[in-house]
Amino acid sequence: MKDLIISHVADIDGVSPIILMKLCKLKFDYELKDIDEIEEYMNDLLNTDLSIYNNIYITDLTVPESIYEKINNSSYKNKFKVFDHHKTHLFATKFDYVTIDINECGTTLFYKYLKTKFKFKKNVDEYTDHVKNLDIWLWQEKNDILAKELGDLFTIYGKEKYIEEMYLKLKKGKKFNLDKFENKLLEIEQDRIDRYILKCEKDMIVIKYNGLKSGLIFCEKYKSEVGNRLSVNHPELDFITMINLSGGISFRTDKDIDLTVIAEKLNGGGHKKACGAPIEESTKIELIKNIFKGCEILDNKENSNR
Ligand SMILES: [Mn+2]
Repeated sequence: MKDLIISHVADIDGVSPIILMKLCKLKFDYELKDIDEIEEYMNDLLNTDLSIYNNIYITDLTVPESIYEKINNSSYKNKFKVFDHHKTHLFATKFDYVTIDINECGTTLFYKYLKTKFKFKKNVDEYTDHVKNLDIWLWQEKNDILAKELGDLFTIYGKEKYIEEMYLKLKKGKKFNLDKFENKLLEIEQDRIDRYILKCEKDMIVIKYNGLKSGLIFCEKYKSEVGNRLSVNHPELDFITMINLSGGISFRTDKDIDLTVIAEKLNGGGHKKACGAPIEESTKIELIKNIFKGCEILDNKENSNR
């Protein structure tokens, strides 16, 4: 029998549970999903034969309430274990197979669970700490540069290569550190990021929304880096809004402000200082119609899905 793990595709907190499973030499399948894909994926999954799986883990993803209803009524219910740290997921702590702790990250919660069953080398303690420091924004206050560098390496490598590289590194059992080659890659990448942030900053538009002042930029990559830097550079702003037409809206702040209020207004969610919201298909259509006045929409994603 094998296990199944479903985790978040977007960052090192999402992919690191896969690395941990590999280190345990477990037989398993994995699926990396984005937040807006999880409902449809879980609906399909719960309609398939899950008897081939021993355990089904869900990490670093908020599972919608409707899916919990299905799991609870499923004969496979006892196979599920959920580990997450998103505030919007706290409602699910009432289920005994769900662990939510907003002071941890998906990886550290899953690691604590695995440690009750498997033995890990000390470098995995170090690694998972870095993941947590990056994921719940502790790296700056703890001056954990390595945490930030891991996030950058993830951007450079992409998910599969990152998983493979970190797995090989951790398997060796040496003190967790980056090598010369990785440092060179980071140097080149940092240069690229700096130039990108300058460009975003130059085009920033300031708005007032819900009583708060926000610097709004169009930004498709390096979200946490851009959000972070612009928050620091612009103390006069309450928060930074990053719009990625194909990926959604992200909100960041370094102030003591709960941005989930704004995210939820826009059908989104996440953490107090880092959250987001989707961009509706109709909004994109409106934008296109606004640019190409008088145009006719012949085909779009929403229609072809039906
Ligand atoms: Mn996370």
